[in-house]
Amino acid sequence: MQREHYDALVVGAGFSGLYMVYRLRQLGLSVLGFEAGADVGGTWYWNRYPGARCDAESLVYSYSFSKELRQEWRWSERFATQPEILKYLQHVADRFDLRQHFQFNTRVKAAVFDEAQSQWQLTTEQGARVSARFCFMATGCLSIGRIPNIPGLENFQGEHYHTGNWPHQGVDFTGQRVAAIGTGSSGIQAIPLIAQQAAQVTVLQRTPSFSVPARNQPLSDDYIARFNDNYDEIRHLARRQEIIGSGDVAPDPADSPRMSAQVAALSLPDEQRQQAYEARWNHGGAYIVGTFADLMVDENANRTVADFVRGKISEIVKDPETARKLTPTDYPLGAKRICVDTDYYATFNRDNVTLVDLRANAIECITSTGVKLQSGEEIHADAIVFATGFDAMTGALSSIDIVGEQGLKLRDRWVAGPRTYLGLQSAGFPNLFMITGPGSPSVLSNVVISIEQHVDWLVDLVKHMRANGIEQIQPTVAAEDEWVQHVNDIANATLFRLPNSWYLGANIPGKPRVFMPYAGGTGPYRDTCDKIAAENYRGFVLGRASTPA
Ligand code: NA7
Repeated sequence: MQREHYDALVVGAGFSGLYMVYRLRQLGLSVLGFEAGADVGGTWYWNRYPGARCDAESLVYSYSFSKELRQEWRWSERFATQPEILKYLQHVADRFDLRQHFQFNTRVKAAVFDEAQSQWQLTTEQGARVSARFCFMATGCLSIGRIPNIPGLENFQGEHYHTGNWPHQGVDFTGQRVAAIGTGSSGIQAIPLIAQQAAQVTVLQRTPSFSVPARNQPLSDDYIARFNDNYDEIRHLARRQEIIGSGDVAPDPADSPRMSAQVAALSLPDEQRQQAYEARWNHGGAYIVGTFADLMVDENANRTVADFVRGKISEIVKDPETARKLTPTDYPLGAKRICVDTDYYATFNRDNVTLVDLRANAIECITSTGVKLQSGEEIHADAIVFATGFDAMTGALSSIDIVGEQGLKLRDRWVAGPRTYLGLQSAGFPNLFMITGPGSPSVLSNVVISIEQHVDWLVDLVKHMRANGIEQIQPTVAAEDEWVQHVNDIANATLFRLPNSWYLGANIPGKPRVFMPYAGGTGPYRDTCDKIAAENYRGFVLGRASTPA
């Protein structure tokens, strides 16, 4: 380490940390980034399980800040694989010479606000201490993987893996019996590929997911050219998304219906509605959630699309009992994150794949040789794959000991759920910023779009502070209370309120049930952020360190 003090510290070297460091350096600030991994990539550094892909299309799941970067990088497939996205981020780091600003293999343990100096003091697990006026948490929404507390795991004689922390050298399942626990996006991507390799796969499913085909394919030059011709319009739409749900905008206006559909499903005759769903199913990707304007707010409308997908499951899966178990019946489509797959349902037609419905027969414990169910049956396994998700949105922040004014701990402040203003800051933690924090569109949007919006807004804020001699900023408790209420009111007006999902922390025992992302769309959210900035950062307290205004 060369210095002990910087203008700004950034935690994380994924999409948000890289862009944050790039923009702060452009502003002339001295900046140091910390990254727990050995290189850049964030979530794409860790999630190396077979089949790991983005569920947003690669042409839109990429930065827009540099035209040159856009022109020189060519995505090879419609939905990029993890290795390709990681290569892209490595390219970004090289191209903009960003690695020099990061310390890798370094996990931040604590961030403590020094009130006398008005600066943040970060301590790493390696024992280094660095301070800075500004601290940016670019720690990601899905970065703390979670293996459930199932008794007996320590006795298991085989190997076990979590999809979010997959061995870099890969895993060869040839000839093995694999128990796969979890059927969210990660499980649904990994299971078909593991089944092609392993001798036997037993899928242990607690909640069936709705999944739609990706229809992934190589990107042709023609497709990319058409995309580039419409680049500005497509980006504009993604930035101004109003319909909640799949969080995406289609890259090709010629082929793909837009997320801006204003028609209500229930206003159409059945046949026309079915045709629209069929078109989206055939087109592939998660856009089906945005087919009609009322799908995420009206349960009856949602039932029409859910029934359509349920029908597809029973068409694809040959064994009716397996099809029944795979069919979600008790929550609206899209209210838990919709999955995008390649041959997921068809995988259950293979002779070497079996499905266990944990709702009917729960896991009792893990033994030395496999997984024991409550019925007494044991699933013998050589390996267990946990695709059991993340401590989403708050996990990475609460894994750091963040201490603000007057010894206030972020963990304590958030004991009843995360409290932020705009998903950017929490009262009592001056100059500590979250990128895509809880209370912002984040996981309900194309997250790269949301990252760019947050970073750009924060950079404008830092410029404003410097130009006006302002040393500190933090939200008022009243503004924060109002925002938390607003985020909840919006979620409560949608079908997101209904199922147990990681959006509201339901996958973590003991985690408060609070809907975390902002479900009002990137357009209204962006307007709110811009308006607040234009009104001299309404709801924030700006001031010199010792005399807040
Ligand atoms: P998810 O979507 O949180 O899925 C986790 C899965 O693991 C889900 O099916 C869970 O069932 C299941 N799970 C969790 N705990 C258990 C226990 N104790 N027993 C059995 N099954 C369990 O995580 P993913 O990694 O798939 O995807 C996360 C996001 O990453 C994804 O949405 C994309 O944005 C990328 P449950 O539904 O809780 O009953």
